[in-house]
Amino acid sequence: MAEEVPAGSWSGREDPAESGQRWHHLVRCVGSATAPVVLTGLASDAGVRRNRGRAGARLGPAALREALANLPAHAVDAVDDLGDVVCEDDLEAAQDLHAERVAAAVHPGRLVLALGGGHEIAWPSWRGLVRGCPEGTVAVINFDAHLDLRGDTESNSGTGFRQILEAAALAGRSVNYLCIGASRYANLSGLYERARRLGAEWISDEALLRTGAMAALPAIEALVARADHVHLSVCLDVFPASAAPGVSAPAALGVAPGLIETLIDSILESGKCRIADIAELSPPFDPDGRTSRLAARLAARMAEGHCQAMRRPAR
Ligand SMILES: [Mn+2]
Repeated sequence: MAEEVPAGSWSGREDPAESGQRWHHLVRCVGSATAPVVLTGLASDAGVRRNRGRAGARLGPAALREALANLPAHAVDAVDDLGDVVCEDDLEAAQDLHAERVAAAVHPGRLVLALGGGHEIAWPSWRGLVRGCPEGTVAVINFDAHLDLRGDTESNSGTGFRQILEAAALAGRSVNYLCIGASRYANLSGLYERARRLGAEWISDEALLRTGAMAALPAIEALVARADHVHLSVCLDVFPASAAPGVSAPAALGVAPGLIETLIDSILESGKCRIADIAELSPPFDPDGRTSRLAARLAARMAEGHCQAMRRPAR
């Protein structure tokens, strides 16, 4: 079973009128998108369970919205919330529904924030993107401790980018995949071999620790420059377990949030980011809510970066 559940109303703290707006003031719960920023969730951990991870990410979209509701809104005027696809047990049906909703919402000038849920969200997010934007080159940039190029026959939370690259090759669609934050202690050697075979690029957590943002900025800039559309995907296990304990597979080393944010800013600045997944938020392992708060900050930051890029005169 998979079903579409409309967004519940947003509420939060009220301040004196001159104080400025919080996110809960901006968000409209609608059936179809018109705003420059759109939220759509995939409440699923079926892919995490298939990948033998610890369940809980199904509750991610609700926790992310709750953390986002009270954040101050900067440079963002309107947000549409389409609600969630809820996956009970039929992951493929839920992924198909998510892809359909993304295809209908995605549009140059608009940023779709796809709220996970396990990282099984990436594969249908990409399908929605290429259906909604049928022309042009796509850069897929994934912030993740994992390459997520697993070869399992059934789709799960670790197969998404292999599915994307294979489908793109079949369809003759030009796609470049860059994984930022990959850990040698979270990927078997066979996955690196597959990455090479598929023409994927990656930048390790260790390189980012040694060299900082410069370890990744040139690769990001090169990829974004030759892309027409960017699919950004953030697996919250790219962060250290101390910053993001609420995930299926916490990272022993991880990459510092400030560094990741700098890199994400550089992507949003291009104005080419059409969809951004925020995946793997698992509230049962996040007792003090810090992972939700980090995920909400990223969502707010992406929305702000997108709206600022849209206001900048074209170069
Ligand atoms: Mn991951």
